[in-house]
Amino acid sequence: MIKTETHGRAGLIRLDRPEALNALSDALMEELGAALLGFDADPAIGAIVITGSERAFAAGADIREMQDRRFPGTFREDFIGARWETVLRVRKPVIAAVAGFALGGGCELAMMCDIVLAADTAKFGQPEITLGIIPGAGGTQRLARAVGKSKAMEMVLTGRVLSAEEAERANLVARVVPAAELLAEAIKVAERIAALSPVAAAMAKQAINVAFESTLREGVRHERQLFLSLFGSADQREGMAAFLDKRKPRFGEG
Ligand code: DAK
Repeated sequence: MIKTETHGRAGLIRLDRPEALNALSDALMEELGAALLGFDADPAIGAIVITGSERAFAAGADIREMQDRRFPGTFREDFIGARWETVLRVRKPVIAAVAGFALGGGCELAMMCDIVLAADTAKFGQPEITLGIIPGAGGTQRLARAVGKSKAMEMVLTGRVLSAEEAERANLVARVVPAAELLAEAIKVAERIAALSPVAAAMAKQAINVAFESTLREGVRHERQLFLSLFGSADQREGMAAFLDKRKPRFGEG
């Protein structure tokens, strides 16, 4: 269900459950979480790419598995919650490379990643309302922050699916690339990040994420502390010395 590869310092995770368009079952999410934590702990990896197939990044949580769930069991077991948020614990940058369907939990998983790159075939939507439920893994919250209230309301209330082009215009994705180039481009971005200072990359990610959870004043204060702390890192000394020596920096010393 999950395949992993490494490309230089980039870790690649492929969702591979083609018979169900990569529907995110409990077992798949468990495997995805383990792969993410494995790459996060591996010093040879600097950034991670999650991708699906040409047809689907993921068509949502597994409806077959969900249909017989009942409250309060859902609550008691922390249904899905426990497994779905592993990606948020990863400190290295995570790139979602999305082709085809990214629906429901698939769209939510992409939004939990740090950068979303979309193929021109990508389709983003939160169709939960058509199943008699609503998004449950951030689909109302992260979507509203990304695309604004009116578009988020339209998507969540009607289930309308956005094309890659519309998703780019709505700031849901960083960039759209031709489908044939998606994976190479995502790996290129991951390798580029992975060649930089790992500690600065982790702090940059943390600082931007704080923007979504704090007031501006608190966020800037947090950014300032991280910024100041980087002056204790070998990578800061190396980066600045390399610039002044007109040579390529060699990061990774922390
Ligand atoms: N679950 C299970 N199976 C799925 C599936 C899904 N989400 N999506 C597709 N499949 C299966 C289909 O049943 C079909 O299986 P067979 O009939 O061949 O056995 C196979 O994949 C191929 O699908 P189709 O035959 O339907 O293919 P089409 O090209 O005709 O249509 C489609 C593609 C993506 C438009 C269609 O499959 C579709 O509408 N899929 C469902 C999309 C959807 O409604 N997704 C939202 C699910 S609800 C939470 C976290 C997350 C969630 C909730 C809580 N917590 C942390 C608390 C998330 C909820 C959801 O995602």
